[in-house]
Amino acid sequence: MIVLKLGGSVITDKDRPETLDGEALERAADAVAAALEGGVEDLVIVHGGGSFGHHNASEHGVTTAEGTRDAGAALDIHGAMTTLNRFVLSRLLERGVEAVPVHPFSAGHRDVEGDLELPTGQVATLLAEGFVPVLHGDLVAHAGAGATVVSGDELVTALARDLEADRIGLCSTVPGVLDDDDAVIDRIAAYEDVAGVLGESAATDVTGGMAAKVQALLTLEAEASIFGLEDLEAFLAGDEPGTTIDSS
Ligand code: IP8
Repeated sequence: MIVLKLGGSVITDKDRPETLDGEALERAADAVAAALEGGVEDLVIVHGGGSFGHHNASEHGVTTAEGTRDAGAALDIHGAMTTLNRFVLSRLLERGVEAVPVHPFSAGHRDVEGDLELPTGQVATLLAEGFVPVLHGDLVAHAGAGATVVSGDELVTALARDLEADRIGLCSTVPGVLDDDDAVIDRIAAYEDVAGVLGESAATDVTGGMAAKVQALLTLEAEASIFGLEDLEAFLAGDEPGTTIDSS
């Protein structure tokens, strides 16, 4: 089973609110359709927000920790993300991919500690029935805080752990984790290997920067790859493009 994250900045135009990067999204959808035709069976897709969702969240002062109890604000943020989700689904459907939405706002929550609880029975059943579930960064109910943002990266970690993913792919705007000379680091087995490049601690990096991504991926059993859009097809074909993160 593969969990694939399509970065929000890959599939949208980050500089213009609520604008797709149509070409990039079509290229990603082509790669997914080709992989499924080529024999990939169990695929879960998660996409981020890019120019959808983030500006709505910041307008309303909502983050992964600061919540809202204003239903209008919640609908505004969730609505932007479901709009993007519709675009992603339709590009996949046009190519014969049996893609269906799973909205985290209707499924998950955070406890008072802020830890994410995400049931995955619906995702597992959809996979078993031949669908490609497509989740997205969203809002979730947060005990004691109203509703807060859940990032696509958090969803990837939760899904990969619960569904025992074999492979994880993060399709990003960069070709991998870069060193000080902007060269792609081939393999990361421990955070100490890259602390000099990414910083000693990702504690303040709650918005999904590279340090937080690498630290989260190192906690997982499955091997993860971080790569650019040009390598999506190769990743889905079983290659290890970009940076491979494997703590085993
Ligand atoms: O782009 C963001 O998801 P991300 C979701 O994966 C919202 O961080 C609602 C801003």
